[in-house]
Amino acid sequence: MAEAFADIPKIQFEGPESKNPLAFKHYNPTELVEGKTMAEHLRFSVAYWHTFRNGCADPFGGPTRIMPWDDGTDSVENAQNRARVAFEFIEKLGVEFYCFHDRDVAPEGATLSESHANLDAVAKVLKEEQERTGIKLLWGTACLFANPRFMHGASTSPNADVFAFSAAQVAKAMEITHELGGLGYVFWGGREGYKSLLNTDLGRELDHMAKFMQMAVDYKKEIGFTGQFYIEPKPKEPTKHQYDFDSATCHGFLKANGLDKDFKLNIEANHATLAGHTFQHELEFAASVDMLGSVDANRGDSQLGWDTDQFPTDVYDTTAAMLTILKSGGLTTGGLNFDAHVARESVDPVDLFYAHIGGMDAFARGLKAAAAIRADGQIADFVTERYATWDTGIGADIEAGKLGYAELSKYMLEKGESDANISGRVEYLENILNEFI
Ligand code: XLS
Ligand code: CA
Ligand code: CA
Repeated sequence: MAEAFADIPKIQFEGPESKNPLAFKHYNPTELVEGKTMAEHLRFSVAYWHTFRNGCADPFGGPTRIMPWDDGTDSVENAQNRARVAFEFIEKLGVEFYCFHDRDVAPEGATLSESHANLDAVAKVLKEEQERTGIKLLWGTACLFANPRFMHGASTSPNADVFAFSAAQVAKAMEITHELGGLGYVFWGGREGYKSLLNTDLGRELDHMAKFMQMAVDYKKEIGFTGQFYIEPKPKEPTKHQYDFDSATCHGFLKANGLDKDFKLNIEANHATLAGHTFQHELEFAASVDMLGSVDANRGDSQLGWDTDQFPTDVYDTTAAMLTILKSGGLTTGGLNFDAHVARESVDPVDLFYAHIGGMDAFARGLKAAAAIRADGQIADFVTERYATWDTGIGADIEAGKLGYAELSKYMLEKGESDANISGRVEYLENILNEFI
């Protein structure tokens, strides 16, 4: 097969002085940071759907991207060829992982069994390409939102047959993920939510969603798949309200249904901001309940306010994210998956390289800055000191569960007033952070 990106060499690290737009300025895969290589820390992944299936249509106009390798048909041959092109791209970029939805990689057939057969045929090529290149599958997932059958949801559809169809589709997607040695499997509840409460039995839908997840856990054991399950929070779009609103909601849902040990979270930056949080807040919450699993690395646009899925370029944001990731012990099964597409104006194949190089460099800078902030220690020391009243005396006794309201009332009635508060030094800390960016 002729190369699709024949004019583009393998992307190399050339350092911050380089003016070559097709080189990394900061991402040096073998450079050690806190004892691990940058590649081991960052575990970059290419999202198949945005990179190879998204023509960048918007509600006002059709696709613009030039993809000379794609014949525009829904044939299995085209899908297989596209898969080979995807691996050429990922290999030239020097990324170790990729992620897919079943219906991105293979066309949907007229029946479920035809769809399964199409997926098998493309998975064969994916496997060959994985073996040829050493590129690995970070996670797979099922598209339970594009086909009109999912218009009312998948596992939360009022139509029980749609629940059954969704289960059959996830079972197959999970088998293929397993077959390809996938490190994880993601549940993103595309239309698991509602448009109107007037037609919705919310409690019943949540119960159905829990049943669906429990069945997935059971099936995972049945087929011997040992990859990590993730739920990916998102508050809305395309639904008005999505049940997996944010990290805290997902954690509560999993806990309430006895599923919290079976799942971690896949945190997307743009979904965090859609939920009214920062990216770091969502990571920090997930880490606090030991559920920080993987990351969909992208960004939104504060002036637009929807899921724009842009490539991450904000070093302040990547630094904050890497601070939380490093503090929580780093990514193990997960990675930084670029769930991002080029702008509708960026039509050329080479734009895919510029976009990913920028995202990788932004995270490499974030990683280096975060490691320097940690080595400096001023911010962490400040936080330790801020909570010092909990390390001894009354604070330590409360944390140890030794006291109740009666003892605390006695303590405070005798003491009369709490000790003075110390300043939170917000600007002082912000200034320290900026010194490293
Ligand atoms: C959409 C989601 C989706 C998931 C995978 O908003 O980001 O692409 O990552 O289904
Ligand atoms: Ca995502
Ligand atoms: Ca998104």
